[in-house]
Amino acid sequence: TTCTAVIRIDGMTCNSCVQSIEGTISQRQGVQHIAVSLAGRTGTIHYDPAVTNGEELRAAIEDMGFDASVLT
Ligand code: 9UX
Repeated sequence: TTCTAVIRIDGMTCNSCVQSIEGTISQRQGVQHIAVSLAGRTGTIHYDPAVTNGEELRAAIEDMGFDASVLT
């Protein structure tokens, strides 16, 4: 099973942070794919719900220094 979380991410102003978030979050257990949009201020993450969840992924992004909230 794959679930999708869309997370609002504030605090990104250049592509360096996009790459940083994608690189760090993609290595987490259960994460199958992540795409971060700078213009859209969102991260779309496909994950295995047996392993992780939207809140945990949101917290991981927040721990990187961004303001993050789960949209869907
Ligand atoms: Mo770009 Mo990230 O200036 O802190 S490196 S947004």
